[in-house]
Amino acid sequence: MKKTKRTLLTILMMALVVSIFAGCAKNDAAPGGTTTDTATGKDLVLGFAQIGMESGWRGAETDSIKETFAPGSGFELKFSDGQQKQENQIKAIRTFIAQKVDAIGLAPIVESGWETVLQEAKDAGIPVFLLDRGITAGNEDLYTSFIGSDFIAEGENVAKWLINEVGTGKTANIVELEGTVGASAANDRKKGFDDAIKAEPGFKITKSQTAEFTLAKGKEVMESFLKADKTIDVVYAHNDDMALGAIQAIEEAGLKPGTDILVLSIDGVKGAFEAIKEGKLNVTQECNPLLGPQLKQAILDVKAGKALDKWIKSDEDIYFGQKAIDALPDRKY
Ligand code: GZL
Repeated sequence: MKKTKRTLLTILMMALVVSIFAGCAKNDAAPGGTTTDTATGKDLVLGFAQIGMESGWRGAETDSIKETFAPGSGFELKFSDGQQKQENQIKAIRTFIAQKVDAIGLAPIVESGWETVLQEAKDAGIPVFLLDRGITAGNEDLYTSFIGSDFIAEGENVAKWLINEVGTGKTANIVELEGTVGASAANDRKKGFDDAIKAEPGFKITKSQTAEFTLAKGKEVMESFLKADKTIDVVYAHNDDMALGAIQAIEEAGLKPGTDILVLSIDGVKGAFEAIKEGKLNVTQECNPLLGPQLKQAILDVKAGKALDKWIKSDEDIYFGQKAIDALPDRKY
């Protein structure tokens, strides 16, 4: 009897040892097994159709996209530089569709002309996210969300600063450097500013011309304005790069920017804060280019089945005087 019990105990002990090792073996398999991998285990693919490299702001936005969607981020980034041409952006979107990317990001250089290609993306079941500029109203069904600023408010804020600075009831001869023709950022910054100064009959926009958001064109157009009109009090530029070009033109004309002619702009790039510190720029309305993280979150939310707002709006501030000087060391772009 005793011998039988010993044999049974031995068999039970051996079974226990085997089951422990088998369990370990299973656990050893776990790290490479099905229990920890994501559903597909592969990166999401984002195709991003960028406008180009026309301004310091655009460069900061591109850096934000490339940093956010860098290898190891859980995304593979296919990045296209449109070189300031809408047709290049449209070609890039068609390539992304053919590559069956998981999401498309687009910074539309102008508002119009996107219906056909965005319908193709929709038909292919690829969500489109607009970044930093919008498209013609009425096409909201062709994109998931617009992630960007309120350009009308930006223009209004600059106009309100000017009215406060010059004084209500006074006069001001204003020239305007517009952004890219047809761009929502240019259209709406013009609308916001122009509408806000209507409250002041003495504030007149005597000249307004595109300088395509670039420093070089901003200088060139401002030179032509100065040659034609010796009574300019204010220049309103739709972005800092054009304002910095205008500052160069004003100085080369023997005048003091920021004093003889007030210089107002939008974006909030570091060069603008430095120009305020030098007394050559009077105000810059911030426009956030660091939109990569918001785009990544929006894509992940859509993939998780969450509903998104049609407009994911950036919160921004206006900087001038000592406030700008104090903020300069902490600026990120
Ligand atoms: C604004 C963006 C504009 C910037 C310019 O969201 O579209 O384009 O203000 C840039 O600097 O060129």
